[in-house]
Amino acid sequence: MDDALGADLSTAALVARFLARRGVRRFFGLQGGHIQPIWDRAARLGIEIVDVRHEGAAVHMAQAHAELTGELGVAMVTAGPGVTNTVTAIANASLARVPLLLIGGCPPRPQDNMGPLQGIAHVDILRPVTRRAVTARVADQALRELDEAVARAFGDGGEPGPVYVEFPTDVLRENVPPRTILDEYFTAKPPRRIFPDPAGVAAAVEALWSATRPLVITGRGARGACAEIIALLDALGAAYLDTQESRALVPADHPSHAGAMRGRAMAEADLVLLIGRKLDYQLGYGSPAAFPHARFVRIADTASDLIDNRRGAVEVLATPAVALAEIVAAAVGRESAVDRAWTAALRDGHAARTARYEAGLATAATGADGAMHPNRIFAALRDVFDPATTIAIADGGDIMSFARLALAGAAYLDCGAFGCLGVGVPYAIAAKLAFPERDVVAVVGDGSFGFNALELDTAVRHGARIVVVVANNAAWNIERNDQLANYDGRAVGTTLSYSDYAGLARALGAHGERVTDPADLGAALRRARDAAPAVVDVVVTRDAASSDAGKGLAIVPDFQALTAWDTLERERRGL
Ligand SMILES: Cc1ncc(C[n+]2csc(CCOP(=O)(O)OP(=O)(O)O)c2C)c(N)n1
Ligand SMILES: [Mg+2]
Repeated sequence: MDDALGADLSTAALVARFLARRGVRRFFGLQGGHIQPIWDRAARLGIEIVDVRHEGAAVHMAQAHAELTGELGVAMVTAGPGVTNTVTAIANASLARVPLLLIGGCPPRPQDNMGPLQGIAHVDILRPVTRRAVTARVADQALRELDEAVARAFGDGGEPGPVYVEFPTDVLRENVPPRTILDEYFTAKPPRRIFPDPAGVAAAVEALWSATRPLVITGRGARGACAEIIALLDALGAAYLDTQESRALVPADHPSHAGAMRGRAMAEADLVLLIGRKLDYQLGYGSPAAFPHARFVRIADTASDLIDNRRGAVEVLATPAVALAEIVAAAVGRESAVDRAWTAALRDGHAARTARYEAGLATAATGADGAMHPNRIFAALRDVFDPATTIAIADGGDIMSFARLALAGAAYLDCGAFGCLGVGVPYAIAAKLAFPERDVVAVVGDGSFGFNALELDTAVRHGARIVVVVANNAAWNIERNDQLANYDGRAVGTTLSYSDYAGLARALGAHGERVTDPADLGAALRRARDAAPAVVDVVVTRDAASSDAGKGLAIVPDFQALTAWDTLERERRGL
């Protein structure tokens, strides 16, 4: 073949070529002998390998790469503990439905079931958290396996999500007969577009345009439909809520935004249009407890975002951008029945609350322990980093709850529906490598920082100039506060030390400084941006009540994730 690998027709060479020709410019991984044949050839083809300090971090990085670029995320790990170290991160990607290919090593076939080095049933372990998990045992089937796995990662055959393909090392060394190599497997598939059933479009128009209190809620499946969502919001005059999965999809200044009035919007809506969003715990499972008056219209390109928990009065299986464009076109000339006073009240309430909240960030009160309020961090970040371009990442308990309300950015990632602590530093590294011209800021709790802090070393080695702000309250604070409030003041196993995370950063070759006075934050953040990769270790109070703590997330109620909905759920059940 006409590339740096010349006449090499080993399976390993074909796997490396598959990646290169599918447009994979970079993958994340940790080396080991079992995968070395691919690793070496991928490097010779010019694919950048971001070598990490823990395989879980590699998968987190691949996830962030996929989320931010829309490309396939790729990670490569060696057999045994290399693969099992990825399980949590793969589970996170599975819940997040992110297209991700994990390539694993596997002992040679002649040693099958003999107790080989690093031998364990990887495929069985990964199957429940992947869309496909296979051992490619036949050299001339390797390309076919990869092609199918990647198609499934992008959602052919169900939900998008992570896939796992492993190659026994002897298979990697085996040569593939040239005549079995079909060129078609090297070509990426264009994204599929699923066109809606016209009857569904007509029914959706009827339901939406006859509603008086229509509310649009988006999720992951709505990404890529930004223009069409805005066109629908404008034509219908509906209220709009994003979710953690779809933050920053519709610009913050769009008049439909009602995020700060979320509870009222959900409680009063008579029709909810869900676009690419499951009715999971963040939406009260769609229960009448959370949506007492609403019917649902559901649009999604995968059935699993269409059929969970509640029936839609209309369910449209289609690419959301296509379906929404058809709905708006079909409704031209029709007057929406929307109650303008309702949407105006939501809009005004949202604007007033948001303005009040944002104005209060810079003056948020110091805690009884004398340390600054976490919101001081977000006020200072707004002064230093341009929200129109910055990629913002949050990771932690209380601090993530504060971040969700106040961390401004053009793109935003956090612990997601899996509540997966530890993603902050790896997500930031992948984001910065994918978008080197943009600022990348991760705001991370001190507890959460510990999971992947050593990836700062990866950031230094790979020139990923990230800024990590550690919110240091010497505690797993959201849990600690729950213990204090609900377990008679007994804090057990939730207190940390005011460890010197800036010193840790310096030891790894990054910039690091500690800030205790809010007046020093701006200058410290500027120095960090200039000297990145950097850690700004900010001592914050344990006393600030986050909204997630206030809503009871740490208590884990029986019926609903939030106590307010749980109380309504109990009423509904007559308990
Ligand atoms: C991997 C993992 N372990 C444990 C938890 C439970 N948990 C949720 S928030 C939290 C505390 C996080 O502490 P920190 O990152 O310091 O943030 P803080 O609440 O102090 O702001 C814990 C332990 C989890 N969600 N994920
Ligand atoms: Mg903490």
